[in-house]
Amino acid sequence: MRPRWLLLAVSVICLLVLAPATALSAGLPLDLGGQVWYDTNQNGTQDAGEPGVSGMYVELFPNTDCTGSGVGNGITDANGFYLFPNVFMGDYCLEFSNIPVGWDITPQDQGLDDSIDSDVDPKTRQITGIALMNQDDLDEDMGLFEPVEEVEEFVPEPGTIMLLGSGLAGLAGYATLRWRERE
Ligand SMILES: [Ca+2]
Ligand SMILES: [Ca+2]
Ligand SMILES: [Ca+2]
Repeated sequence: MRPRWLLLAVSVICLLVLAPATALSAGLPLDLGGQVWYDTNQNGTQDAGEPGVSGMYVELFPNTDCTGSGVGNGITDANGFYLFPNVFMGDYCLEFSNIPVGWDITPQDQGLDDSIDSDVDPKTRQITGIALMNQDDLDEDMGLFEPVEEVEEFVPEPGTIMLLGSGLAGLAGYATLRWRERE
């Protein structure tokens, strides 16, 4: 049987360890932020050498689904970082805008490391359901990329009649020769 003084000592130590966390839960303001980056290889995670994207707008909503009026606006700096300082604990939602026309948002929540993944829903441009509790959250990120349109090269096969512009402008391969032979 353990002596009573040992149980008492353990209890006091536990109280001392938990004290800082209890103070935070009382409502000390926290930081909420992240980074917008250019996802060069479009894999949804920030790899070495993939740069930040500046000038992206971020709006902060005091609820889980970005409804109603926002309570703060941010813009990404030269390295793609944005920050809402001194935010109280609670539920939040972020909505991004000013994304260059033609750019896409990279796939959401790829991999296991939240510090390097993209958290934005590519369809809504929002991060919903952010629960800010007890500690700063600086991992609400967005990856962007500019899709490259693939242009298929057209190689006409022999016998193909090509219609260009307003009418019949050219013939390809040996079809050209056969056409002329018949004339
Ligand atoms: Ca990447
Ligand atoms: Ca994530
Ligand atoms: Ca993230």
